[in-house]
Amino acid sequence: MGLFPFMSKIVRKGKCLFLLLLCLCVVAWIATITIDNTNKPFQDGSKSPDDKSVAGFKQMELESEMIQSIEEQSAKETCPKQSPLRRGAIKLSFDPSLTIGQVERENGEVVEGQYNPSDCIARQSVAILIPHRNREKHLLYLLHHLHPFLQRQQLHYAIYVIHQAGVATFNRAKLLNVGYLEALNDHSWDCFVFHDVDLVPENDHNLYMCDKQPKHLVVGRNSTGYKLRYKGYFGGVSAMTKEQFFKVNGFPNTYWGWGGEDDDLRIRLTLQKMSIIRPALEVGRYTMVFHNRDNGNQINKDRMHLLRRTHQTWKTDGLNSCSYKVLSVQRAPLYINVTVDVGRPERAH
Ligand code: UD2
Ligand code: MN
Repeated sequence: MGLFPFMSKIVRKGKCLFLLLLCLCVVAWIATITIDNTNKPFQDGSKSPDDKSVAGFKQMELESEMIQSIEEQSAKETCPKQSPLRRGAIKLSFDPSLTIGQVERENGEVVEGQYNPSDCIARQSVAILIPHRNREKHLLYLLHHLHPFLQRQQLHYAIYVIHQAGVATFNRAKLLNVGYLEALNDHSWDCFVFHDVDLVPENDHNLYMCDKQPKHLVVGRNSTGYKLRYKGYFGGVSAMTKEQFFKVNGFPNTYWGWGGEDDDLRIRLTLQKMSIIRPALEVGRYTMVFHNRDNGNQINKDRMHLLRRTHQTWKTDGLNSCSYKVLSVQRAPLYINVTVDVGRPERAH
């Protein structure tokens, strides 16, 4: 026997040994994996395999609920352009014995002044801003009519009452600027409706939605024989998008007492090449609850002088210069009450 056959025998045996070792390794590896897996459910100590399957089932239930709610959301359609809930002309009532509790009971779906339709996605989110001081009864009548009115229009909305604290001269325009700024802290509203407390809409075809141009909603009211007072009239109730109002720098802050602030806003719109749109005469009808001129809201004798200067002042007198102090924000069931100190006029009128 030479050296070569001896060597080849050793190599063959080595090969067999190597293969045997390899097989053993593979078997050992498979065994580790199997043991590893069977051990896993017991690794977290306290929980038995049964606990684990209950938790797993609950998790699955939760996930399927989530999927269902996502599906429901995406299945919800945008509300129709013309809400089928509208009724047209409405018979208004002003019952002296009406109470806030009664109005709250009638509007169970309103939460902290806010409402969102449950069966469709509202076309616009609208903040209604009401400047207010010492007109509690008017506010009650307005809430009584406005909540169902807005719900019939299938809007996502909230009602903000901006209440001027103290006895200083009333400043409607500045209160509305405050309302705009404060409401935007809650939600990015698409549309703002600036609303006198004493004007109640008579026809729910009068849409509280914004348009491509600023909208004046009071075409006529009982006290003026339901006629438009003048072409550029923009007082009472008007609607502007968040962007439109921002573009004109809001209302002026410098009109104290009665009059002129609505005309100033109209001039601001014209300077920005915007125009005013209105609903049809038979739709834009309002009842104004009778009132005398309030104490602390005397006629603003400066208004003509101020109006002549609007084209110079609008850039620096408005949202960007509105300084005020919020004293409280109360979220009542039917409205958000923002009580604010707006200061006082720089000089007496
Ligand atoms: C007209 C305008 C109004 C405004 C005002 C002049 C219409 C229909 N309305 O209303 O938009 O331009 O002239 O400033 O043309 N307020 C209080 N407490 C007060 C005083 C005023 O809450 O002590 C609020 C309340 O929301 C009221 C609004 O300010 O509705 C306007 O005051 P007004 O009703 O005394 O003035 P009026 O009816 O002449
Ligand atoms: Mn009034």
